[in-house]
Amino acid sequence: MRSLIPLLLFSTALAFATPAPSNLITNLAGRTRLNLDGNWNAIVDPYEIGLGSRFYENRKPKDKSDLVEYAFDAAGTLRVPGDWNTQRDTLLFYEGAVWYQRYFSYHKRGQIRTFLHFGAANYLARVYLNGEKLGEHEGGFTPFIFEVTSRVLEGQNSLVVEVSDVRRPDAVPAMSTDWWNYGGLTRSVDLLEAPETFVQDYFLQLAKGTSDQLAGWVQLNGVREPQTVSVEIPEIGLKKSVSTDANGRAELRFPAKLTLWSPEDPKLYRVVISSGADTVEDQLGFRTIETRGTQIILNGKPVFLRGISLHEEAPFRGGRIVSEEENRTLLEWAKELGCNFVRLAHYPYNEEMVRLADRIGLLIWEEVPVYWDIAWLNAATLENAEAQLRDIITRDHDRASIVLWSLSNETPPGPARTEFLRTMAEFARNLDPSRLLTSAMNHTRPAGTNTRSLDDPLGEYLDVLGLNEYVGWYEHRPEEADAIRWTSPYQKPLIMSEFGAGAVYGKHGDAGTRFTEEYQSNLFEHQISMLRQIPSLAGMSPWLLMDFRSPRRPLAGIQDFHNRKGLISDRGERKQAFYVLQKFYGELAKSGSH
Ligand code: GCB
Repeated sequence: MRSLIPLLLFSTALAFATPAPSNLITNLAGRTRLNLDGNWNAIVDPYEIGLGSRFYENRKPKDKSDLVEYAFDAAGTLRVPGDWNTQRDTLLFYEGAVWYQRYFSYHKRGQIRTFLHFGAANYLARVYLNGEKLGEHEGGFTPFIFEVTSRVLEGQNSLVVEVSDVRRPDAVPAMSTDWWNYGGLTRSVDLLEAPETFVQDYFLQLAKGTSDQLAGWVQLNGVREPQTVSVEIPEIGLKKSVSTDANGRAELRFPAKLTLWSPEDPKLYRVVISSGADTVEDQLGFRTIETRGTQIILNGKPVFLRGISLHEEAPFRGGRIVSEEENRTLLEWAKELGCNFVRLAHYPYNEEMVRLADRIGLLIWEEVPVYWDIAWLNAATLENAEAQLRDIITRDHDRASIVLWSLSNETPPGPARTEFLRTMAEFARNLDPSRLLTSAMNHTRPAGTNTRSLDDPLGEYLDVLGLNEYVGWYEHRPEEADAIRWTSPYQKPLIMSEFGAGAVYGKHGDAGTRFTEEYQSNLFEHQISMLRQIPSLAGMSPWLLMDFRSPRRPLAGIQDFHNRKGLISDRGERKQAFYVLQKFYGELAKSGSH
């Protein structure tokens, strides 16, 4: 009886944790916008005096005797979008607050609503327009928005944002990650304009279980009475009109003959959604995704996910990605490797990268940063994790490339953690019943000689099981992999979501010498022969495409604060193991199976 009490306590607390519905406006590229990227004034505030000193007022001394101990105009600038760590040498290891400020000029017009949109700010952002607080946002990788119609001024405006990347035990992620805690306004800032009633969001795809019926919904904002919404796909001569309900929502379902989207043929259609004074255009692909036993089924056929894990780190220069070219470099390397799938570990990436995957044909695993240990018993932490999941699903739910939502990575099993993730799984399914849910797990138990079984109750709530294992690196020797067999208590597809070894590009030695290219390529050979033996294996995403910065990797001369498990160095050099995996993926693609 006693042991039930804490269980009851946390489940009651967690039950109140569901966040409000998303207020995001989707498809930024399809809107009228004024881009606010560029050089912003920036005051570094390590002791967090800015709030008490009212930096948000951006005050100037009234006369020569007036004391004002800050000045945005004289503080130096930081580029937006961008992390601060890679913009100033003194900020490489900085974790704290930075106050950003810029002016913009605006011309107000009647019947136009104005919104301020942030692509992402890591981790906590407090936003002020003309000295007034608009609100706060927590979570380093998801977009957020404020309506400023009544607050934006004709002519000059001053926008101030305090961004803090201080790590906290109740945050998501919490205190420890194996990646750089890049702080700042890491993605674009825009002013969006929309008519009084506008298309806020839409979700259009093949109805579950069919390949010739489109289904979904359109959500209007600012509706007072039923409105007509029309959806057009000009290429197939389709035009349908429906009426919204009292909440501005229109449900859709109609037959459509479409070429299905796949990595081999990433067909996108121009789709035009309009209602009253608003028209939004998008490029959408249509495909089905489901599981059958231990297989993943894409457009009715089993698919093996030839994948690679990534971090959203810029090749050649480090730092968070800020350009289309950097997105393209990473995804084209994945293509060169022979991938049809990428795991975007361990947090939501920039929207353009996901859209690029739609265009070039890569399936995506998208993840929220519920990473290692977090405050499982804290209702606010769950609400935060769900809000991040809600916003990334809202941002990306029209992308054909995304087939898997990942709830977490390597979380330690236990009742509070499993209840937390079960709640998240239910939440995700309600928001998007069409995609598959997964998590990268790493708890196993021996199940006979040389056999290991996945041992995590979370598996019950997922559609696809992700398993991270480091045989040959953190345990055993690479050769020992050959004899290891894997099983799972669930009749579900399994993705080996991580395995790998550190290697410094250009460091050579025998296959037994750590951090050599030979060690890494030998490990990949043995992992591959082990993976070939897993009957339920539906895919893999080894760790990882490119070396990346991590404060947990201090080994001088080898790591220098980089995780070296990339198949490509951070300077773009392919290591031997790249070719081992490329060869294997080439064979798989040719045989059409594994
Ligand atoms: C893991 C983590 C990943 C790390 C990797 C490593 O299991 O999921 O974030 O970077 O191992 O290199 O240790």
